[in-house]
Amino acid sequence: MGTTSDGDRPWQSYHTAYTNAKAGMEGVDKEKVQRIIYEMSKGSKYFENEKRKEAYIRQKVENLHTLCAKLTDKDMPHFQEVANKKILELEASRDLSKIWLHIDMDAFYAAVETLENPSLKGKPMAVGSMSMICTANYEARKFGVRAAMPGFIAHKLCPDLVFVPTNFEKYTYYSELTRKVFRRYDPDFIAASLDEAYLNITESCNERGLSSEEVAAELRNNIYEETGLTCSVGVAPNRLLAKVCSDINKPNGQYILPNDRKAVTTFISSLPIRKIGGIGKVTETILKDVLGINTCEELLQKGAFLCALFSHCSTDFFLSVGLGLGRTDTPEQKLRKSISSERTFSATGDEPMLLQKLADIAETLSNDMQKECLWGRTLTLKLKTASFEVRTRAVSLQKFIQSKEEIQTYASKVLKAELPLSLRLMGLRMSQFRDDKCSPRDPMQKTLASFVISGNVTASATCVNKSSISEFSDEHQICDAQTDLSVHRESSASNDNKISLSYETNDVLASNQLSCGLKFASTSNADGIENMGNGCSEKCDSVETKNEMISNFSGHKTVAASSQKVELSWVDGYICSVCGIEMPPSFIEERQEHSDYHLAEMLQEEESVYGTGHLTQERSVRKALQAKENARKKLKSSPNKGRHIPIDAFFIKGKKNL
Ligand code: DCP
Ligand code: MG
Repeated sequence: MGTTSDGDRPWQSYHTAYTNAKAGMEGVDKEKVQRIIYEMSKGSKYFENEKRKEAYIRQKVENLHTLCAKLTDKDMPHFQEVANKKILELEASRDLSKIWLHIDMDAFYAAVETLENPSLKGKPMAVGSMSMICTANYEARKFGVRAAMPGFIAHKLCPDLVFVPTNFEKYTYYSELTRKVFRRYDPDFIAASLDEAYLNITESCNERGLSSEEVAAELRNNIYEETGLTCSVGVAPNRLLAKVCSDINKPNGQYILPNDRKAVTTFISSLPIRKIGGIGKVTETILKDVLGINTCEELLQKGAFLCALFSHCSTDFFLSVGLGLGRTDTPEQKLRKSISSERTFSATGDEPMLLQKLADIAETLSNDMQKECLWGRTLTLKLKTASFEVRTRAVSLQKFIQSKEEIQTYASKVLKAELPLSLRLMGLRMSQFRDDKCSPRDPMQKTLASFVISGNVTASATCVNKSSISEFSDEHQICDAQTDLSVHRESSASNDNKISLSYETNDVLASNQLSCGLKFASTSNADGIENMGNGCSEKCDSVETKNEMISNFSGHKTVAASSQKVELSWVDGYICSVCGIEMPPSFIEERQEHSDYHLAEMLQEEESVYGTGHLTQERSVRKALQAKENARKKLKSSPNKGRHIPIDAFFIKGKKNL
């Protein structure tokens, strides 16, 4: 886009997520689709953002060209040696003993809608709205209509397109039906999203004396029998290849790659690099433009250059792709690290009221812990004062607790040590869980101390009664003005293995690695590779790493604006919960700007409270809550009026392009 010679057909170089082919889009008139998308988005913020991204990639490519030019004849044999060594090591790790199956439901949301409304059969249809579509059936794909495309563009491409609104309850219901079937083949299957999963069918094949082809066919048949939906399956010695394979005979098909080294290397040799999960638009462009790499085999041939230009982590990934390697182990279930509950309220210093609120929070936390059979030993109290100072106080107990009474007792003592104080938020978090669930065994069964000392907690960081506190951390921080304005209650962390990252984060080199040194930063690469290994896809707007998900205090989705946070979520994946503006998940920077805007708005509001005294804090909170409620109502009643800004208004400046 833009940077190549555009001539009189600028759309030819306009490649966006919408112009990428998905299954069922093989016969599409690509140039026509590109032209329409180009014309409809030209001049929009989206377009500008695409241009920015393009410029950024160009810059990366240029830097790498410069680095390449600096490599001397002496350097290359060295890097070739490094590459050869790595390839040998990777080859030694090849595991052909497992049979992995990747299953992906066909046009999932669209298929569910058609199942429930057969009159949609045969018609081009999309699930979503004029603003954004989640998916399209295969009839619509023939016109170039695809997931994550604004509906008004889809409508332009296919004027007869039928739009059906999303209904996540339905999709979850059908997803659960499919998972019941998956469990029979692999109780530890890995769910990659609502409609995708990885199953280790090694045992299933061996125990029943069936070939992987037979198991795949049977599984697909069972899914169809029990849900009425079709799916596609790929079978391979590892998850990375299984995912590639499931796309080969889509829809309603399967492809089996045997557990044989020769078969794997032949398969991978001509495979375009973009087919690999973890290699997105950025990585593809860089590898192509800098090193002329198009196929996976070429990753091996250019191994020395890869070693010279990229981090160990990226290089290992690229070389392992070149060898057709991928994950074969079943990742251990990520265990929950903490569970929490918190409330925001109008600032008050009234002690009985605060203690009552704390009791309510303790009850919620206890109920949540009981549901999950958790017993914890470290209790953290989080306080946000009227002036937005955030304090946390943690106590580690000598016994594991779960009951409301016990949590309340310890939490109250900690709180009382902080009072008098005017507070606007309190939260309780329990961590350090017992390994085996469901019986309250003490961590230090009958230590001498427990005989000698009584069970009081003194909630002071400096004066700790050692009887029941083995640690006491004082994480007192003067914090930024956080602006959680709603009363909410959420548990942190999840045991969920599902990882869905946005298009950008699913790209090994897409993250900010514009480095002038010889190596690129490796942290984000590691994420890319990790996520890829778990089969991430471009479905949701999450830039959290797994660790962040586990350790988040409140667990609710917050959008970070520098060190500050606005409680803003994207309803249905693209509607701002605060004001109703719609922005697709790929608008990462715009979303960031948008949350910053709300943060500024809220801070301004708070400042006016303190500055003028006209508004009480309570009114300020109420006002924000009201604004949120209004936004929601507007979304429901008149999606194109008021503060609700439809995506097309954002997407296209002026109506001329419509
Ligand atoms: N989805 C979404 N946003 C995207 C991509 C997908 O909301 N950008 C949703 C709608 C899809 C579901 O996730 O129905 C599954 O995604 P897939 O990529 O598997 O797409 P489909 O199942 O619709 O089609 P396919 O037959 O290509 O698998
Ligand atoms: Mg699917």
